[in-house]
Amino acid sequence: MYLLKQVNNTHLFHNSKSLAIKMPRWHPAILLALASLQLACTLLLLASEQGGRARRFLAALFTSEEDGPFDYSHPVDVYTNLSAGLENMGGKSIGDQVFLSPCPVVSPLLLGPISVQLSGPVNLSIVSRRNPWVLPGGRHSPPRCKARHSCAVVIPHRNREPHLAFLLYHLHPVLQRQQLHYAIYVIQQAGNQTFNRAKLMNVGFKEAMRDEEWDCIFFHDVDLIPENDRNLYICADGPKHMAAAMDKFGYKMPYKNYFGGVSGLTPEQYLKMNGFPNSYWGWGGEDDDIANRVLLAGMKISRPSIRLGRYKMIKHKHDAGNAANPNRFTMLAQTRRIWRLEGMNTLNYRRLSREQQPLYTNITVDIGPSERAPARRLHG
Ligand code: UD2
Ligand code: MN
Repeated sequence: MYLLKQVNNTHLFHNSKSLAIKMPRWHPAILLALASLQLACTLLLLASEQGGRARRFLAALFTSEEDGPFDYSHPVDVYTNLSAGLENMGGKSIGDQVFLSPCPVVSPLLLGPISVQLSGPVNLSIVSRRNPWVLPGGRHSPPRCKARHSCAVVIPHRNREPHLAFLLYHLHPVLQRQQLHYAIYVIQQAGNQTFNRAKLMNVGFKEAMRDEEWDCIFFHDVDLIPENDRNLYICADGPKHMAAAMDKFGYKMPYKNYFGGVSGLTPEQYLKMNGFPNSYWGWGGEDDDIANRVLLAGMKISRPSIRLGRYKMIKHKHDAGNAANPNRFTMLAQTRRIWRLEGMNTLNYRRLSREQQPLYTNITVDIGPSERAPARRLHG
């Protein structure tokens, strides 16, 4: 990839060089006058009635294709021509995986903004019917080409079945449109003990990696629905925060290093920061601890633009069993001291079951209370 970029750049450089030789020499004053005229026209256009269109035109000139501009007022149904698209995608027959050629660099199935359906009745059997290509365990590979990227999606979960159905209804077709090789893992916390989102995600990482060397692991709140299928579930140079713009925060980042909602890390990135903390019981703080770990491990957060990284959160009340963690601020002040000592390297849990459901791999775990010192102290 890097090499390809270099070759292209050299090519461009040669072109511009030969152009420069053929160009007539302009007097600097004329060039300055022309530039001012162009600036004046642009400003006039922006101020005029045509301003909206001109602004969009200029935005299109200065942003890359995957960055929009996107028209979120006309979203498209995420199932539009999905089966036909998957069936017709060139290549050889299904099952002939070895002989498949790589999928295109940019999937031709992408739609951009997709409509989020939260009103109609959605349940798992409806989602299954609409996703005939998904294999048991919630696995999928493009049928007619070899996926360039693979990912596991880990969903920490307890008692949010209606949200899970809505998420799967939207996420399966999005991942299929992105031509990924993927699997979805739902990590269920057993019992009534206080919820522990970050520890469940550590469990999810470990359980998913038992199956396969995934290129990327995504950690996904059950109630966040992607609004743009061009926001790719592919890892980046740094741990990737996918949910850059949520409706609940007015489609803006609530604060600079926010890392909640949906994020994706390569196994290397994840292990470099010793995974996530196991000791945040209850609501809050764990997302900031994770962001701190990224920085303390010497990595940078990567993020799609707020035009692209859009999600809707299904409205909900605070769950019973997930009261705000009163210790979160004191704990956050200790991340620097703790992160190497507590995380993936101290994870322990008991797996109670692992089943291949039609739309996801269901893993139920007993996660505690942990006998480790930090958790015991904080848990009473
Ligand atoms: C925010 C963040 C979330 C996390 C949390 C603090 C957003 C959109 N999300 O979520 O990433 O940092 O604050 O902990 O801002 N869950 C269950 N059952 C439960 C409780 C939680 O399944 O009983 C799971 C579920 O996947 C849920 C997630 O944990 O989406 C986060 O919990 P939440 O949605 O109740 O918290 P919220 O929306 O404030
Ligand atoms: Mn939520």
